Amino acid sequence: MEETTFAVLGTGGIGRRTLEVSRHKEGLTPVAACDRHGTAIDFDGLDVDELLAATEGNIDSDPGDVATDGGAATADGEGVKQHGEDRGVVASEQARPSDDPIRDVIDRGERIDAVLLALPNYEHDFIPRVADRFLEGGYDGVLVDVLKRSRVIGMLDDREEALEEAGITFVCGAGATPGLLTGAAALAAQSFIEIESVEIRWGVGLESGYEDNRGTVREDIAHLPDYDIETARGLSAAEIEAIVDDHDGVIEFEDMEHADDVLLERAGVCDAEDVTVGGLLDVRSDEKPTTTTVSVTGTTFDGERGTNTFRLDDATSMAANVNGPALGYLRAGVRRNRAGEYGVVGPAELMPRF
Ligand code: IKT
Repeated sequence: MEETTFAVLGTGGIGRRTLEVSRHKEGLTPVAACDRHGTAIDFDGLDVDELLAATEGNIDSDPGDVATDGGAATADGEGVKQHGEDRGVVASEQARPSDDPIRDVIDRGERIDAVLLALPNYEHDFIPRVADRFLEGGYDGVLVDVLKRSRVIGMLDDREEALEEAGITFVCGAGATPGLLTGAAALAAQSFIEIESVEIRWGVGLESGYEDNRGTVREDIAHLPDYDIETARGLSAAEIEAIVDDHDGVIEFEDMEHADDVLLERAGVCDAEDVTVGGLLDVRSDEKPTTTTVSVTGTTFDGERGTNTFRLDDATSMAANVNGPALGYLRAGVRRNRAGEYGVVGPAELMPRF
């Protein structure tokens, strides 16, 4: 197993769960984690238990808490917060307060094979701006994000040349959707010579994981017809509760702007317009309200029309299906980077490594 060191930007739900999953993966060593107030770095490997305990239930560890410019506040997950010394990553004994946590990571970049950007994209160009900082800082490893929105992929593509020149391999959309489910669609499409449609429908039950996934719920709400990223970002925790109550705890999403579409087009599988993403989120139960499926309909070389369906077991959680693939794609990105393959790559072009 190839040894890989990695850092996590953002210690909200995704950052923390990725650190947790990594403990079960051989050869993956988390060496840095940060939010906007502090950085924990240990090249012998972070004490994940201590870090998780210190940031558990700690609202200031919302993944929005990393500023791209090192100082200014950005996406503030829960609206009103009081920032004290004991909040966020700095609550960990491994961490130090920092004015520019991203700089701290970049400065040690030579010893960090990959950086997971576990950040929400409350501003569309947030992840691309983080990429700019790594470009400016001379980093030449792997960046992995779990972004959602289709329009962000183009912004990363605009940086393709710069990323290639810098020696950065940027794996974009490496969660579940886009991510694992995009990759599954690319595999399911292999039986066909022409793809008619790709339908991704996810089901998530989040009762016990709700606290940890407030950022995700907020991002999902931004997909509802009456909201967008800006308005969702401005919602207070009480307003989010009211939306959840209005839907009796189960919110249905249709035609989500998820990058599975452009990432499948980019990989030559089908046109972006033939891809639809929707789902059901139940924040009052841990059971999935529907089974997560990817259905790929197409025509075979010998003229048959069929639908290949990929299904996630109802027993697998969102945490498993987002963070497992994020690390799998991170590993695949490191392999590419070590082979001298740089630039932007999506989950349909890359098989995650176990
Ligand atoms: C994501 O984080 O990739 C998107 C979220 C949906 C995850 C689907 C997991 C499916 C499963 O566990 O069965 C959501 C849109 N925020």
